[in-house]
Amino acid sequence: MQRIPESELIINNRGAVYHLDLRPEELAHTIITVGDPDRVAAVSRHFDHIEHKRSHREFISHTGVLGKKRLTVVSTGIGPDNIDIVLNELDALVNIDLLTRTIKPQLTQLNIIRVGTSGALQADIPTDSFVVSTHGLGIDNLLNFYRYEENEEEKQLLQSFITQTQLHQRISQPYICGGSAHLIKHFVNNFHHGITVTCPGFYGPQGRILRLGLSNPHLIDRLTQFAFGPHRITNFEMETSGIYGLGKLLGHHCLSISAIVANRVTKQFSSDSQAAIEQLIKKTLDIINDW
Ligand code: R1P
Ligand code: URA
Repeated sequence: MQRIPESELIINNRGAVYHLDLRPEELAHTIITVGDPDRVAAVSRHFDHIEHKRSHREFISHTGVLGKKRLTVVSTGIGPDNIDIVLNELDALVNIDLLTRTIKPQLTQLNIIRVGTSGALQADIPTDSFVVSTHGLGIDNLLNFYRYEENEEEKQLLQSFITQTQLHQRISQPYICGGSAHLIKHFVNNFHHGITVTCPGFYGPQGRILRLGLSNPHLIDRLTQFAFGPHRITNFEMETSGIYGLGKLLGHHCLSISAIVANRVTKQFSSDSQAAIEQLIKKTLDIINDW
């Protein structure tokens, strides 16, 4: 078995993976990821008890028990670059023996559920509603660094996206990955479903104009108008496609759910985004507790 060198997988003197500062026994196999480090406590305050709390840079994690489920909630901070770190380190915690630095012969599948915020790209998806991402469509470049190939349906969706939006000039090659059908089936009532576009930034990459001109000034319209059979693009954010793509390559079940805080078509912003995310947290925990 190939030994993974110290420079490639950094383990600190607590025997924990470097960025997350977590040891294998401190991680549950059902994991909620949140962008905002303050959202970790907003999730774990619903746990019956908390076993472990860790904190390193933007990565705060609480592991505890809710009903019969052991859960970890971990903050990723903002953006796809952090998703590269979080997904690889979560996987290493279960699938690499940190003592021998070798891949375990028996792999463990994690459930990884992002509970985040997002901007809607359809007028009929109002602020404070919830969206389940059927697919993550990445214009963020992360999966282009890995050997990743879409399945047939995803290839057709992607080709149609490239043809219809004509956004590929000066933007990295887009990629697409479906979420886990095994998890999506639990999140049906009162959730919108659709394709989520993951961007490498909040302003220009999401078509926001403050003082700078944009290379794709029609970004929002093109995404809103995209259609492929029953599929349409529902929303924009900054982590989903990386979670779906890396999760699939590593063999985990991944799902991304968002509270809509902005509607980019009607130009509205939530009057109480904290209340919307709190409601989404409660709903998600209820569903996880019951499945
Ligand atoms: C931008 O404000 C952040 O909000 C969204 C985006 O994906 C990005 O991380 O999600 P979170 O609220 O989970 O951070
Ligand atoms: N998060 C995003 O990335 N975009 C939005 O418009 C709202 C939240």
